[in-house]
Amino acid sequence: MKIEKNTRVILALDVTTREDAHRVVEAVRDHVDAIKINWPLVLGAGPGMITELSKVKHVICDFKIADIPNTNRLIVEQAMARGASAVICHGFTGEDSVKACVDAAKGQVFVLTEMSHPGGKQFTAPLADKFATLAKAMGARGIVAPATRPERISDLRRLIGDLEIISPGVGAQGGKASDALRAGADFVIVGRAIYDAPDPGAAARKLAEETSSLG
Ligand code: OMP
Repeated sequence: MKIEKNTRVILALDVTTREDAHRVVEAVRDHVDAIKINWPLVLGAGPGMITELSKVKHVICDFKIADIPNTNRLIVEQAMARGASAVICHGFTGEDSVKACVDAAKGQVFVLTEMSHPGGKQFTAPLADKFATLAKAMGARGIVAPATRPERISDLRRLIGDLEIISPGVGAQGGKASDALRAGADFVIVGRAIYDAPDPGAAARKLAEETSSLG
């Protein structure tokens, strides 16, 4: 499912209660193009959140899927049946495991490359080009690449052509949305800088003004 590029911001909704989730989503829904949810919300408020939020926006299930092909398939099928538009998986598990995700999600998969945090340089960075190439070869929709290292977004863009790039690490991790988008990301992923702000709606609006002005 295509996510329309309006603001080019994906909300990382790493809150742990249903109330907080709906409070933040109500405040920011006009300023974000999709919602990414991860284990904190699903473990805190239940997998029904996937279905509830999918009625408001496209939901990307960031379960960082990293298992054998059969288990990957089962996880992806559950996420998609509950209303996810896409999932995020790791690439280090190899071709067959990534392929299982791509098949189960009918292509709607983002593969992690180089992770955005400092430790991401240790093991993921040396293999990131291979993960990106694998994503393309397996028919994934796109990759996750770090806003904390925009030069790496540009490198990875050259490897994947027109696959989508979604990019976390903006705000709390030190990256800048405009740098990531100029380097070739399609969307930035932003969590704490929005949901921890005193006024999440105002924070999301300000960010969206910066990102949507880049075209
Ligand atoms: P903030 O740092 O609060 O903006 O959140 C970033 C979000 O992106 C979190 O949900 C992370 O789990 C996620 N993320 C990264 O921060 N770094 C990565 O390399 C990959 C992801 C991800 O896959 O979304």
